[in-house]
Amino acid sequence: MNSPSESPAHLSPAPNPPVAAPSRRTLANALRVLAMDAVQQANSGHPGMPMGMADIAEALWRHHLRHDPARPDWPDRDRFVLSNGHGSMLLYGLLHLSGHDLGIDDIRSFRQLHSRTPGHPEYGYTPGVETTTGPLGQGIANAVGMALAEKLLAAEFNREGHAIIDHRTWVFLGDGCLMEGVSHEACSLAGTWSLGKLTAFWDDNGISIDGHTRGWFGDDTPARFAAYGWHVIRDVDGHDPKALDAAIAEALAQDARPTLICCKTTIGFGSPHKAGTHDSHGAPLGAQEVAATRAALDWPHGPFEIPAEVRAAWDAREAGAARHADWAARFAAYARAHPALALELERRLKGELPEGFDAQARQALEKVSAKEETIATRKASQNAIASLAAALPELLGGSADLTGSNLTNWPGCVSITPEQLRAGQGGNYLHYGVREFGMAAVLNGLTLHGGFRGFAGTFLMFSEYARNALRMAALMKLNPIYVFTHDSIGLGEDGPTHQPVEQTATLRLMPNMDVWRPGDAVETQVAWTVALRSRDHPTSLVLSRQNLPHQPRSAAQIDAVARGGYVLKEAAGGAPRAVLIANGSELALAVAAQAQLERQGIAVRVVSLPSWFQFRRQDAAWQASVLPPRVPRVAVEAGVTAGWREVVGLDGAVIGMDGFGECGPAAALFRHFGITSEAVVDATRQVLGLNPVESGESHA
Ligand SMILES: Cc1ncc(C[n+]2csc(CCOP(=O)(O)OP(=O)(O)O)c2C)c(N)n1
Repeated sequence: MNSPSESPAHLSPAPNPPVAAPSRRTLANALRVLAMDAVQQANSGHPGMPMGMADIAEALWRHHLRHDPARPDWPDRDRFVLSNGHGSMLLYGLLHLSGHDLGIDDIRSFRQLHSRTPGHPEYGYTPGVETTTGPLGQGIANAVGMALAEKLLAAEFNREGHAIIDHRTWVFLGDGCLMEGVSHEACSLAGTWSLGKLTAFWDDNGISIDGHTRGWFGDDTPARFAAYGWHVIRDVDGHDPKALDAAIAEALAQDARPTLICCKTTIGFGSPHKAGTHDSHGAPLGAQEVAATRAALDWPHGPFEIPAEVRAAWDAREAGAARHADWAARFAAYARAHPALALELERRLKGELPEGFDAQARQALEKVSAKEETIATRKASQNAIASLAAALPELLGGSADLTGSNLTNWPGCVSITPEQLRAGQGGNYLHYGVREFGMAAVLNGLTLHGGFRGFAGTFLMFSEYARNALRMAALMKLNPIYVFTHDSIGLGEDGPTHQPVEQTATLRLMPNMDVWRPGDAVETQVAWTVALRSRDHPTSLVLSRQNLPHQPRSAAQIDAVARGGYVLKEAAGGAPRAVLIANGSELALAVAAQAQLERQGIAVRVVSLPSWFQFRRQDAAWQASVLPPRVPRVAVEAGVTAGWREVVGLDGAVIGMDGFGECGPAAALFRHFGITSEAVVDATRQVLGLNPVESGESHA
């Protein structure tokens, strides 16, 4: 019998010849051309990386990545992070072709205002984008957090025969990510934590913006990652699908070590004149070169035209839906076997507070208020954590090697150790080591993954090291909580290297960051409660090392703390001639100044303003009731005066310090820098146009 190919034409009129399935190279070329054309149309962007990593993307996304394009929020999906976020068009091409809700018109509007395809991948803008990337090195650190979250959640919720949390985290990264120090911090942790389901593909193309990297990036990257405890696969041809499949299979077989796949690639692959050069990194190829690349890639279709057979081969919707349905069936079986656990997991993945939280928070606040303790606010913060932790099993604390100073641990918290992680056990307290930036970026990944309510501590001074990850949290509308202790010269003898001066002010400048500087234990307890309720912004808790006295409050005042600003002590007689505004350690100082002024016959009000962010959210009536217009204002804070002018106006006064601190005992430093109740009294008299207190005349 003749085989079909041998059938004589005249015997059976040939049906339409079956269309040959597109080659894997052709499928990768679809990504290349989409990237090249979108960048050309936008007249800006980065075509080189997508063209260089397209074959790797084809291997991963078409053959290994477990996702459901119709449900990018499916909890057990694999996470994919494009750490070299400048290559955003690669991710948009992948999302588009695999069937996510991202149409060709979205691709056409690459980089345009309000498009779903912004210049860098932005979390919340594009379905399927797991994190905002672009600031190099942070994507891989986020991915470490995601992989850790998976491991911890699996340890806590999976049961015999019910592996309902079982997914992988995949990362693309470039030389830039590896040059950034934060990749060291995070990847070192990934090795220590045995994150076997984390796999990173290094786009080893030898090119960054300034040209060939040999002049500034001579590290032995494979040896570096091996030293972290990673499984390293060297010298993989990043343009050979079979070699990539083999490397991915090897990575999948690892369960105790993360894997780095070192892929040799050519940036701008396919471009006859720009491939392999930094010219293709971050600029459109140009119309002529685009045409030449089309010819070189044998891609006869017009811009944004994808032939049906290429679309069909990329379409992941059916396979994704089947995978998702299989998981849903397994989750239903889990829910039947372990109904309470399943409900709890669902709650945690939604990020909702448990039912009893409000009652617990209220009771805890009443207790703190009744205790009237004089303690450091860092200690009050620890008490607050302890009072709420039992109601919040999702709480995941940690510190950058300052647990005993930040007081971020609590009775009953369980340190997460490498041994426990290797044994498939979890915990709820992370020792990040001395890695502030890595900690904050990992915490972003933990938060993005879902299932945990993370917080982390360091000295306020070293928020500087972490700063860009704080900004990314604020930008992404994530809600991690930072415990920043040792908040001013009040930390004393460690001296100016450790004494924050401008940090509170600069944190307040960050959009969408709530900064609390509570004045005593009651305000600290409220700050924690408000922070834990946040769904869409991070919170910095700025806390004292030194003891701060308890301030008495009525029930209404206690309720008002959450508003961020309220009247703590009304002027005698109720008609203030001036308003003293303070927070943190200077609240007591303002209260003392009020008493001194009263003895001088000057009635003033004390306003506590622990959170500008919350106060600004109050309606105008509340704000005016606290800070009445046309009543002169005097503010005091042990930090730079910048920012306070907005609060006190041009006629007010600000007491602070605009230089660095000094080494010495705290009390001596407050005197030395003139942050005293006497200074507040003098400033108040001045704004009221009164003579200064005569020398010899007592302030008291
Ligand atoms: C933290 C940070 N610094 C600088 C940049 C600007 N930048 C974007 S891409 C890039 C070069 C990255 O080189 P590589 O990762 O090798 O990317 P490739 O040239 O291979 O696309 C730089 C410096 C950035 N995005 N983030």
